[in-house]
Amino acid sequence: MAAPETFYITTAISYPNGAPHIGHAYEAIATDAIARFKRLDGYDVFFMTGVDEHGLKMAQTAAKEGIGPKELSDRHTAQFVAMADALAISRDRFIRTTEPAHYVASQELWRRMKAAGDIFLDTYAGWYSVRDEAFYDESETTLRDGVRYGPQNTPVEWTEEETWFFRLSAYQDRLLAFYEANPDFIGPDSRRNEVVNFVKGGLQDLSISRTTLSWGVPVPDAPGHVMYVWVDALTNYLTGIGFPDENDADWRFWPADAHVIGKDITRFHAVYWPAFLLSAGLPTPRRVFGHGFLTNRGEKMSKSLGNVIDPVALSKAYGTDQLRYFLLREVPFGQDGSYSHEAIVNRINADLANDLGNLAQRSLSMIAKNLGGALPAPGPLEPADETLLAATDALLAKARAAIGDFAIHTILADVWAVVADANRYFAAQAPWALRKTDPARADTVLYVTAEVLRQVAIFAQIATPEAAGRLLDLLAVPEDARDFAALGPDGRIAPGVTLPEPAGIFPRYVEPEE
Ligand code: ME8
Repeated sequence: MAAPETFYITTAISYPNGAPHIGHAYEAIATDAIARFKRLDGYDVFFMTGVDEHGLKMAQTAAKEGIGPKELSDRHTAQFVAMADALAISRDRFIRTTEPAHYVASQELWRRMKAAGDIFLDTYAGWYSVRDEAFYDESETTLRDGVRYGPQNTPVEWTEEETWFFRLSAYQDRLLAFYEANPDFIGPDSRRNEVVNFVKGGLQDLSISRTTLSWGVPVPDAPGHVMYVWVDALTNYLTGIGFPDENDADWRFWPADAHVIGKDITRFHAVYWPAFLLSAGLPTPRRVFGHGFLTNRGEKMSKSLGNVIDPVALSKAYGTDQLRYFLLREVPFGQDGSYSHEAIVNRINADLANDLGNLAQRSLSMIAKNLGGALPAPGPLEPADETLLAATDALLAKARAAIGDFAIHTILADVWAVVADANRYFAAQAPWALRKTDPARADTVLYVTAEVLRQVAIFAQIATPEAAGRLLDLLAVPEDARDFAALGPDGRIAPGVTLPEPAGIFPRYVEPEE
């Protein structure tokens, strides 16, 4: 048998200059769902997330709090790890950019870009946004009430110092040719046009070191210089799989299949990153996907507005699976989305508790009560049975097509459309009435329902891993028959097995007492 195909997927690495917020949670959950999908579909997956510890923003926040940047990072990194645990993020590696291996990797990438003739010393004079950790051309800035802002509405300040530069201007044509040859490199399509237009507008050489800051990776052979934070940050994707040791077992995962990031950092990933890699003679990632932003009832979240949401508190209030399902199902992946208490309660009670939870509870308790828990064998199938099974068996092909665009919301919508079909089928067939008039037919209806639940639960593992696992337990599906290879007619649930005592999988959300 051929070795399974590799699939390397990453989130952005977050700045641990504060506690994680719902935007960080959203990115981790979406990337996790894609990683779980690929694992279930037989890929050899490596999924990495982590923190971006260097840079001016970290140094300035630490100074304000009167502590060192490493201490600031340690404190908040622990919160990012706790968030990953609380949200069932199935990462293979959580990377920190202060790891010694990351210094080695960043310095090696630098040396290769320098050897290619792309790094030179000059004086930088221009606008810098600490909040974005980004340099902007004056034409991208605007002056309001005496304060100058960058394109993402963060204040910029004038900086002038001797720094090392990356010859980005030399990559304009190569990047345009690269986008042309790799039409899927940037997703969704709307972001692709933005990037192409930005590159067509002309690229300035990029300042890639600082002397006014010591919190960073030292530039090789250049005392007093640390790397511009984005150079070391992007390199994390190489460090995590063993670079520069090309004999490292994990190096087989390069190039990455997908960097999942927020739309605000598309430029770094879709312009700078491929240029650095082309310069260093390394293969480029296959895809950069810029997801949308989450807002609180349409309002941008900010510490000053006091509407920053703690994702760990949310997962405790609603349940981890419930929060994951809501974010994945509600927000078309790639678009902006909004969070509200009403919207999440509605999804929990309608899709999870009513549609899937009740169907499982009603059908499984009939098997328990009427048949002593033994899964009945089906009799001859009628058209209604065949139609429902055909719709269920068709899900895998649709899901595979959708995952190509990372359309997780579409996959869940398709799976839950089958749940709705199954509910209509169950109500129309009325197995509780058939039990008295035609018990063999009641058995067939219960068997078909259990088989649909089996396949639905296998898919639901990407969004609601814990509850889906419990549903598969209730259906006595063996551990080694829970992946996509077990979907479809060849994996049909085996009649005769004794099912465990049924229990609820998705409780209704009830408002806590004041
Ligand atoms: O940008 N909704 O770190 P970060 C959705 N360290 N996503 C959001 C969001 C929101 N409201 N706010 C932020 C950085 N994000 C860099 C990345 S990668 C080599 C270095 C996303 O902590 C944001 O777009 O500011 C990014 O993908 C991630 O959260 C981390 O943001």
